[in-house]
This record gives sequence, C-alpha cells and structure tokens, in this order.
Amino acid sequence: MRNRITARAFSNIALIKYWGKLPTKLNSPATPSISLAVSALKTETTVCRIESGRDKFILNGKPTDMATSQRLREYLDIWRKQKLIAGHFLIESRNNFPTGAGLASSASGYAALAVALGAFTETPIDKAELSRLARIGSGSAARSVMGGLAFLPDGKNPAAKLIMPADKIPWGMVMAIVESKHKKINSRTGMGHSAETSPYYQSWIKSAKSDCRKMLRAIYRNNLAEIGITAEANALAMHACMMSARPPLIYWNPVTIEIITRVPCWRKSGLETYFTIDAGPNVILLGRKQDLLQIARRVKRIAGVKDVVVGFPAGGAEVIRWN
Ligand code: 2P0
Repeated sequence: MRNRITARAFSNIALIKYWGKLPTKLNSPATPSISLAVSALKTETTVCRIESGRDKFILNGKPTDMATSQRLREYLDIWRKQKLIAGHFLIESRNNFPTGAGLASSASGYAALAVALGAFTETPIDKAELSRLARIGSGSAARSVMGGLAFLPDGKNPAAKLIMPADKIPWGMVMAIVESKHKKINSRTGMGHSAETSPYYQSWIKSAKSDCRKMLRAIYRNNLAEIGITAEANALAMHACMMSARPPLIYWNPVTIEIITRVPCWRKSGLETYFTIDAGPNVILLGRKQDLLQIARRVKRIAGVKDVVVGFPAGGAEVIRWN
C-alpha cells in the first residue's frame, strides 16, 4: 500500500478562456477553453496517508486558510464518496510562482492533487478520468492534467483533450507580473457574479464558442497571427463581461493597460507577440520560442512591471516520487 505520493503539475494559461459554469454540481464549464501549459509555473504536491480523523493542508509551508481548507476537504470527500480513496490525508503543496494572482495556481494545484490521489486508488484511473476529477476541483486543472496545448470542451462532465504535446509546440509565453498579491475576488466568485449581473454574459458565452472554433483552426494551421489575434479578442471579451458586471469586476491596473497598448506597436516594429490576461492584472505574452527573451527584455523596461517570467511549453501532470 502506498503511503506518500508526490505529483508535479504545470499551470496553464488559456488562449481561449473558461469563464462561466453550467448549473450542475460537477463544476461544469459553460465555455470551451484552450490553454498552453507553461514550464515556469510549477506545483509539487505531496499526499500522505495519516492516522488522524481529519485531513490537513499545507500550502507553501503554511496551513491553508479556512475557506481553502474547506474547499479541499470537500474535494477529498468527493473522492471518498466515489470509493476511490479511503481515510485521511496530509496534503502539502508548493508553487514556485505567486498564488492567486491571476497565474492559475488552482490549475496546477488541483491537477497535481488529482494525479497524486489517483495513485492511491486500487484500480488505475486513466488520464481522461483524472482530467474530469481534476476539473471538479478546479475547471482549469482539467487542462493541466494533459499539459501541452489542451482543449476543455464546455458541457456537463468534460475531460480535457491534448491538442498538441509540449515538444511539438513552437511558441512559449512571457508572464509580466505587475502584482503578486492575492487577488480580491477569486475566479469562482467572479464567474458567478458575471453570470448573475452582466448584461453581456450570454453574448460572452456565444462569442467564446465561436472564438474556440477559430482558435482550433488556427492551431491546426500553425498560424501564430490568427492564434494571437483570436486570443487577444477572447481575453478582452471576457474582461468586458467582467467589467460590465454590477458592481464591476475590474482586475486590471494601469500597468496592465500600459503593456497591452504597447503590444501592437511591438508587432509593427517586427516583434510578433500577442497578449492575454487572466482574472488578475498580470499580462501574459505569447510568442515564438526564439523571440521570448526579446519580448521579456521589452516588458522589463516598462515601469511598474515587478517581475518577468519566461515559460516554455510543459507536459502533463505526473507522479514524480512515491514510497
Ligand atoms: C482560464 N480562468 O481559462 C480562466 C481565465 C480565469 C480567467 O480558469 O471555479 O480557478 O476553480 O473552476 O479554474 C480560473 O478558473 O475556476 C480560470 P474554478 P478556475 O484559465
């Protein structure tokens, strides 16, 4: 019997965003999404069987806050209810990047957790099922289970699919960190609020589905310009939906705007890069692998950029240690 398993997962940045849920108990996405897993955003999670009658959670060396502990406990209950695991666990997780600042820490977190828990089960669970189980923890985690370029369809109980493995992807991302503090409104609350109050929510869902079809075509054609323009339009449509919620959800700060207004100028000058923004103020730039360092140098020169992280395509979540 295994007692201690460590899994590693990379976070992902969506080129087509997941923002909205269907009314189910399965954490079902209302929009399809497509993402790139990035090497620089890594979570390692160790799951250890314990004798105690209560699960324990440590994140980046500290006990998790009450809300996070509750969410994780409920997540383990889902695994216990399905008779996939039994007993209680100590879960220790470490991110090498800011948690909760719009760099999708829950994606790598729940992907690593699901893969580690999967290694405790009696019968092996296939990757698609692990992706579904990770999605129940956090929607974006379904994509991190697969790694590379991954597609998560909308619908009641989807699993992510691998569109292109990491070693075939010619692009990478530069993350411009303009704020590393925990965001005020988490994605889950923000999505619910957008759905309930934004007059543009239904238009957002419709446009996200059409953007997703465009993005899949562009990826199969290996057309970076089409990929980038579609990603920018999709991110801005999601933020327009957030901003039109009442009261508004404004995740940007002035540096966010400074960066996104420079990107088209950089393109005109011959540096091909495109932006996307998650539920936070940080800006993520997509570009060809050979251009990433130059993109990083340009971003670093902008006042207010606190840190710049270069990320290459990464693989799926996997167990890295056990005993
Ligand atoms: C994404 N985000 O596709 C989008 C873009 C944020 C903006 O997936 O409620 O933390 O746990 O399923 O996965 C963030 O959503 O939300 C997210 P839950 P999650 O990457």
